[in-house]
Amino acid sequence: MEKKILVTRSSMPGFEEYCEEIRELWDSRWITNNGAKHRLLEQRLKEYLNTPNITLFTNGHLALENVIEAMELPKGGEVITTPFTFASTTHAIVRSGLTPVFCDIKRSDYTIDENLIEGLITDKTCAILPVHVYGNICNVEAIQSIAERHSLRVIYDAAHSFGVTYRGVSTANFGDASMFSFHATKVFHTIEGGAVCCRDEKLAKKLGYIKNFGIDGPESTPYIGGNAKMNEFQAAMGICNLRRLSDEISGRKAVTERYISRLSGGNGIILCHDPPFVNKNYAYFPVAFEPESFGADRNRVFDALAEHNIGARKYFYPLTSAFECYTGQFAPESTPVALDVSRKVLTLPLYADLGMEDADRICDIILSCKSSI
Ligand code: T4K
Repeated sequence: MEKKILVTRSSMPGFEEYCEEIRELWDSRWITNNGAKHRLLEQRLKEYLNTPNITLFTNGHLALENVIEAMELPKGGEVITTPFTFASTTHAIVRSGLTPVFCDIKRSDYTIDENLIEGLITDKTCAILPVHVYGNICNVEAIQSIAERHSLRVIYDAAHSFGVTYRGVSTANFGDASMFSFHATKVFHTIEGGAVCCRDEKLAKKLGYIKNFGIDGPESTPYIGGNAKMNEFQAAMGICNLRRLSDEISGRKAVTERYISRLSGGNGIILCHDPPFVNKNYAYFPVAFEPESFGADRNRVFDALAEHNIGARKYFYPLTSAFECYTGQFAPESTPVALDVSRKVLTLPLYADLGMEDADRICDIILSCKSSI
């Protein structure tokens, strides 16, 4: 059996380093509820992202639900978003009592097509929730001016984009708020974890309350909050992983460059272009296959890799608008580019210590599929 390679593999700090980081917890016995590690990580992330406010959460999904809740968007309001994303984005909107209105994406980078947003605005629209999918940054300038013209809130699903900058500004700093995921599969992780960054200090304060049952002190509970706090073991993992983030990103960059050198120019193989003024984080490596010119479709490539024990993933297929839990509610055909891309795209294994020989083997298998149908 050939060596198993999955779409990603969690980066890990040194075992001793992590043990050292959590040692104090045995003395303090303070292991959650805004402890010392939590506060330290918050401070370090604020500096790294150069953002005025950050609130940490136990995962990215609850961060998203909490920021939607904190903004008090009107129940039944419409939120313009894309269906080419992980389940979390759409579910967070629906679970908040809002209605997703799906906008199509661009073929160039799979982010929301800003030229189609205004056509979807109605008198019920209250927010735009775009996704920096794969770490590809949306057209933040165009989205901001649409939002200002129509008095809409903008919440970015920045789950994939930790460490990405546009013109030197981190993706933490666009729109009214940005949500990051620090899940084990991410470029930077806290095992499970997430954060919301925002400019509005009042919003950040409110997030701090509603992630902790709405409590503002032993005898004061101004909000009906839930529990979405990050614990000290998660925060300690984040502190360790932040130290090695630049190595993680440069390792991923090297693998990405190898993939690009082996796969670009191949007939029927579509790769994302590097946009100007962007520092990337190399979170994912999506490849779309055009069956007519490549000679094999995405599923054939997926199966060929699987036969060699390589777990590429169909991120993001099916579209969230086609999920069975939403049967009859949305029309996936209304976003034809997203629908087409979801049927053609595959994300290849990517992590810092994926060997070049493994990357080459993956490319060899992919290229061997050419013209096999
Ligand atoms: N918005 C967007 C756009 C998102 O992509 C996500 C999450 C969210 C919001 C919500 O954020 P979180 O609440 O998750 O913080 C994975 C992740 O679980 C999920 O965080 C991520 N997006 C999504 C794109 O990928 P699955 O269902 O594909 O996970 P799973 O268990 O199949 O793992 C994928 C691969 O990762 C495995 O093949 C091997 C590797 N892996 C996995 C785990 C759990 C590791 O190396 N170590 C691990 O501990 O969702």
